[in-house]
Amino acid sequence: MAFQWFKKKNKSEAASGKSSEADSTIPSRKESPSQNSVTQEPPRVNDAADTTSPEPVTIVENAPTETLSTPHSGLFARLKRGLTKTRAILNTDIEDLFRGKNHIDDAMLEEIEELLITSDIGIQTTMALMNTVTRKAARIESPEALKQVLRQEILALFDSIAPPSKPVSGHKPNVVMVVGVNGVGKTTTIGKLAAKKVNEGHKVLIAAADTFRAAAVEQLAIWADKAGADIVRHKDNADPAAVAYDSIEAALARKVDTVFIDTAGRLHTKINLMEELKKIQRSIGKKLPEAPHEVLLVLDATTGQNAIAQAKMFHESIGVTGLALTKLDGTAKGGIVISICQQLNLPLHYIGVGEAIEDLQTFDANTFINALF
Ligand SMILES: Nc1nc2c(ncn2[C@@H]2O[C@H](COP(=O)(O)OP(=O)(O)OP(=O)(O)O)[C@@H](O)[C@H]2O)c(=O)[nH]1
Ligand SMILES: [Mg+2]
Repeated sequence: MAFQWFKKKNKSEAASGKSSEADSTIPSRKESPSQNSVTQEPPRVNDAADTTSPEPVTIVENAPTETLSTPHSGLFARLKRGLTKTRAILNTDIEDLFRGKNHIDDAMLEEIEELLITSDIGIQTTMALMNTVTRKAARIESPEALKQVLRQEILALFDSIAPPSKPVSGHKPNVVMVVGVNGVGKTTTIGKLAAKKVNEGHKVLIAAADTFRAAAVEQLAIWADKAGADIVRHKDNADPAAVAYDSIEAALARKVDTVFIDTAGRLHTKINLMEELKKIQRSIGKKLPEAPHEVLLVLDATTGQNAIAQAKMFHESIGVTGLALTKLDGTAKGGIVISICQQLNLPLHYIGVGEAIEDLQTFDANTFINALF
């Protein structure tokens, strides 16, 4: 049946002259300037927490649906709101399908399949789900019953595929290097994570190892200030590996719990830029063997299936330990979460459902599926 869908899709794309969202290209980054030409400046270590009072941040973990008193309170409501575009497609269309009917016919099966593929759940997963729906079709008599089947089957899928998140390491400092292509939300994710950790009582330090873009350090400094974290920065165009090294030195001296290393966005296809990441990794390891303990790859949900290609290449190059998927609020293709978990054998740690500091959530398949249907 997926074949039917492809035939329809190709026809409509040919008519509109458009290609799918999944094929969209990633903005490119200019080559990194030569590191040898940069004069080093001694590290400036700002203690943002000492100078500015951070905004209060309230993080509530995985609030269950039942405990929500108002529709906009709590993390679950934020998650639902973030997934509005995907929810609208899945829920509204499923309800429309049943209008005036009380059982699933062949035309409906095709529509359901199209719906799942449109939300970027992925061909393989869609086929597996459709097998179940077809098998149970005679007993599915309402939109609610269909949603229930999909919910259960997707959850079973998560149980069988998603690798468990590693237990929190006992390293001090725990060093997390954050990587990804341009504009996916690395810096924002670091800001949100730093706020979350500070709120949990951690001493956090952020390394401004994106020295490529002039405004990058300032953007990070604002986030560090908001979160109540320290920041280590050099001047623009400094060697990112040197910034990372100094940040570990500062973290050890200050007895910091968690270090986040912000890196410049880079195309996963540019070998020299991937080599630069390895150099950052090595320089961290020189100061603190075994660090970085985590390599968090940030992916942008709006890039669809391209995110999967990015993940594969970053993982091959530098060994990714976990994923953060941002901008789920900006796409109707929230099914990409399921695709990513199915196709990559990497744990999805966080999802971003908005730009606010509270909009980065620890990923939990159950909560996610309940927010979706
Ligand atoms: N709607 C929405 N926007 C987000 C989310 N995460 C990040 N953004 C926005 O995405 C844009 C890019 O975010 P950055 O954090 O600067 O991305 P980056 O990966 O650090 O970018 P470079 O350093 O240039 O590679 C900003 O406008 C963020 O506010 C999210 O979960 N939802
Ligand atoms: Mg950035």
